[in-house]
Amino acid sequence: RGAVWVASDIHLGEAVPETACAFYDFLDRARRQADALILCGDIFDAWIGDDHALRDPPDWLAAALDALRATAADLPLWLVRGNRDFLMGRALADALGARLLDAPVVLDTDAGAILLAHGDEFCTDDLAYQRFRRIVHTPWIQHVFLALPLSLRRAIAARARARSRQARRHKTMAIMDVNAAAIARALREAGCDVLIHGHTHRPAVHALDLDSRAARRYVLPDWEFDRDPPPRGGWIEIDATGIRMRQDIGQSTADCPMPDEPE
Ligand code: OKV
Ligand code: MN
Repeated sequence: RGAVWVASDIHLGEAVPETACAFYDFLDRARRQADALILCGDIFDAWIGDDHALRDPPDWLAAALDALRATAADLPLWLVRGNRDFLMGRALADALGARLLDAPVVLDTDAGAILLAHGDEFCTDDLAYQRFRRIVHTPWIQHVFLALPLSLRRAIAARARARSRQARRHKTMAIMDVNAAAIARALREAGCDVLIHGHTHRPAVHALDLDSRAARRYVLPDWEFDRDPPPRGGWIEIDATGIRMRQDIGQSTADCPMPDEPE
C-alpha cells in the first residue's frame, strides 16, 4: 500500500549503458518517492540461470545487481518474470533482497484491485512464440537446461535469439500484439477491471468493454536510450489518487558512463 511504481522491459544487457544509467536514475527516484517497486518482466534481455549471474557476473551485470540490491534495501522490490528473463529464480531474489511475484497476479492497491502480468501470455495469435513459451516454461525442461554447463547454455541462448530475430521478420504488428479475447478472459477470471502489462512496447491506456462493464488496459513502455532519440522509458504510478503513466525520465543522466570511443 502507498505509492506503487511499476516498470518493465528495460532489457538490461551489456549493449546499452545509457539505458541502464537512466534506469538506475529511476531506481534512485523510486527509493525516495515510492513505497514499493514492481519490475514487471524483461528487466534483463536474457537470463540463462541465477548461478551465472551470481557466481561471476560481468561488470554491467554486477552494476545492475548492485543497483537492484540497494533499491531493495530501501523499499519492497518485487520481480515478475518476463518472456526473456523467465528463468530468474529464488537465488537471484534472495541475493537482491527482493521477492518474486508469480504473474498474472491481482494487486490490492490504494487504487483498487489491479491485474498485473508481463503480457507475453496474451499474445496468443503468435502461435510460434506460444509454442516456444510452452516448451521453455516446462519445469523439467528448465531443470535440464539449468543443469547444462554455462558454455552450452550460452550457445543455446545465442541460437534461440538468432532464430527469434529471423522469425520476427515474418510477423506482422498485429500478430505480435495482445489478443483481445485473451485479455478479456484474464480480466474475467481475475474479477478485475484494470490490467497493467508490458511486453508489447506500445505504451497506452486502452478503454475496454468487458461484458458491458468499463475496463482499462495500461501498457508499460520499454526502455531505450542509445538509439533513435527521443529516449523511451517510463513507469506507472499507483496510489489513492489513481493510476498514472509517467514518462519524465532521464533528466539527470550527466554522470552516466559513456560508451568507449573507438581508438
Ligand atoms: C529468452 C527468447 C532467448 C523470446 C532454453 C530451456 C531449451 C530455457 C532456455 C534459452 C534462451 C533463456 C533460457 C532467451 C527469450 C529468446 C529467443 C526468443 C521470443 C531451453 C529453458 F532450449 F533447452 F529448451 N533458454 N534464453 N525469446 O537467451 O534468455 O522470448 S534467452
Ligand atoms: Mn517482453
